[in-house]
Amino acid sequence: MTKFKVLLFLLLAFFQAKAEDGYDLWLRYKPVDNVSLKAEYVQALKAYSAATDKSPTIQVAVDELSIAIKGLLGVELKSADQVGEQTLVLGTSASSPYIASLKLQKSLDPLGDEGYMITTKKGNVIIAANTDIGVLYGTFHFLRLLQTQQSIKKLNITSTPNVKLRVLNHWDNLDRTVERGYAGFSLWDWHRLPGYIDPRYIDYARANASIGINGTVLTNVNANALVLTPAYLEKVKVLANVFRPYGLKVYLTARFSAPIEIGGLKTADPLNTEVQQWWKDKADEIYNMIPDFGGFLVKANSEGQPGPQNYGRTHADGANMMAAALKPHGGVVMWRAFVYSNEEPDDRAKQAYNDFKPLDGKFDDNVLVQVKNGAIDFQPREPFHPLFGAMPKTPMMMEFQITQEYLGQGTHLAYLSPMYKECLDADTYAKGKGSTVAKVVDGSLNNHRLTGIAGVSNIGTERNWTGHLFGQSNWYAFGRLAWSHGLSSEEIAKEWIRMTFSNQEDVINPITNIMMASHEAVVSYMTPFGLHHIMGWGHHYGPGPWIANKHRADWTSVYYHKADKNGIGFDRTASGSNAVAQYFPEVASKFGSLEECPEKFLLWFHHVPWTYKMKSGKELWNAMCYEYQHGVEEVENMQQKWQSLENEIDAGRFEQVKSFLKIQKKEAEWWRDACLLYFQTFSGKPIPEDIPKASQTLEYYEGLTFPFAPGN
Ligand code: GCV
Repeated sequence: MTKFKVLLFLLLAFFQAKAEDGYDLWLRYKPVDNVSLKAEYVQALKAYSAATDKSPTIQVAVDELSIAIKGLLGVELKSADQVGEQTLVLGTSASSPYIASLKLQKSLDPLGDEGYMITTKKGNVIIAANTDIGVLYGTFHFLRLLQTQQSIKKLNITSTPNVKLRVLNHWDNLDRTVERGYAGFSLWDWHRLPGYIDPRYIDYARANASIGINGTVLTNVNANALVLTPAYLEKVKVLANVFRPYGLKVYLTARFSAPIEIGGLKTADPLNTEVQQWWKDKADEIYNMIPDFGGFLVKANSEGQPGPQNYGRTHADGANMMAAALKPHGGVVMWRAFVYSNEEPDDRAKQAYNDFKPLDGKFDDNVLVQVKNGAIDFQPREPFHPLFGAMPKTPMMMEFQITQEYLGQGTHLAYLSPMYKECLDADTYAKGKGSTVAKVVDGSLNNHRLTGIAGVSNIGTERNWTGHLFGQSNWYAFGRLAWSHGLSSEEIAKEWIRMTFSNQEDVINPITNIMMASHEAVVSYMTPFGLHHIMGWGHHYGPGPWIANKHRADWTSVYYHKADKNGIGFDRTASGSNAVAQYFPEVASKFGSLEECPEKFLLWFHHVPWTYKMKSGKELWNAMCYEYQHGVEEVENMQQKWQSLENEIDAGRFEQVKSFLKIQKKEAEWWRDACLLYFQTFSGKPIPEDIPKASQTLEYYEGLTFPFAPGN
């Protein structure tokens, strides 16, 4: 190569990498490469018409359309003098005389406050809703059609969200560290707020609006009361102002002991009138500054957080006290059911149900009980939480994990939509067959209007937001499923790939395959057959099945796998902790039977002999060895598929994912080798010859320490 060519090559590589660093997420708006579709779009989008006195939300919609149309089609979107043919009309019957003239109101009424319609009328594309935020959501849907290159000739779309509150939970601390965050520091630059508005806040809000997320809890559930002081509320107010046009409400975590810590009271007892008054005054103060404040998310009496039980009161007493303070302003309390105590001898998996089930019907009507998908803690795979379906009188809000605490953290590719769907589609049998978790959460099973779904965010200051580029797909999938839980994981993956990478089939197919296999792969090389909580101590990074003898038994691995000479697994049947009895009988009998229990949950519910014959015909020990190996092979497959994309994807993103897959492969092998060597000390059986030999001894793996593992 001549010097000139080298320079040119470097320059090209630089610009290419710069252009595609992942910052733009799925809102890249790259030129449409399909010639006939492009012509169709250009033809249909001659001009747009929106209300002249645009609200901030409509202005956002128009701005987004302009950026998108410029990027996708290379043309400026002009404002129409009057609505003729090929005009994009957006608005409500109230804001747009043209929409009013179409007499759509009958069809719009059922769409509620956030739904929208996209329809073709007299050669014009109409994006109509009852509210401006509905119009914005419709606008993003319309843009998704263009981004994923679908025809817009004859549109007839209506859409409404399944769930009312679709909320990100940031576990962000005021010092900007993020608990279980693997993408840098917190986005919220508290020190520079309220004076400095980082433009990134706006892009954050855009991204959330584009997938229908309508709430954000800014702070960690392990809460700091300081966020409720006037100086911090000034900062929160600025964020709320920035997010408002995007339909994104702000919520805060409320530390239960705040009346003592920042209020100068001697107690935080929820039945104490001074305490009640303190929360009322605090709510008034907040709403005075932020009139559309969403409410509080509370972690109480769990993992050292204070709560009502400190005063001999119940979770309902605590939640209702805060609910009463928020109610006059329309706010809600999202009260977490993630509670357990090491002083309680019963199986950790049973404790939340034991505490909460008796409280059904005792919560005020602006309280939601927020329940993690499974009863332990965001494990790579968990059976659905038995509380779903068990509290029919209480709105049950789902809490999913988007960050990957137990799922390979910042470097493993794990597309989590299949994990979310597995839980949502699970049948609780609460009211007979078909009583899915999704129906509990969306309120349809028990007629709740207040409904919600939360995702623990994976977002941070890293340029591409999520650290691992594919972490973006989990943020995306969470939002899409929160809006519409009937979508399939594959559909969502394909949408995301088209918008994030390319509309070419030879890009879409391999990446879809990678994504769809990825969650199972992680389960196979970390926690096959229902094993759980066998990660490293504290930081939960890497394998740690040997963790024992710590100050809390329920944070050790041996508590969960219970491996011994006879076998492995936690007996949660009637002969053990009887956690199965917390499920409805149809589910309990299935999970409780060794023969009927799905093998993916086998060791979650049963202590199984090493010689137990699995469905494959293999003995459990051998099946486990091959499952760990299978996980590693799946990562190798992912690597090969990714490699085939070398010339299809920009160098920057290609290389980063490639490097992370290499780390993932190494760590999958580490998991396999460390776990098999450790469990072999109990099974006493050989690891099959055709499984690669561990490169190190068990002592070596046990001796590894990671004092600075991120997110801890
Ligand atoms: C925010 C797990 C995590 C904690 C987290 C907790 C929770 O225990 O390890 O970091 O704390 O869940 O969800 O409250």
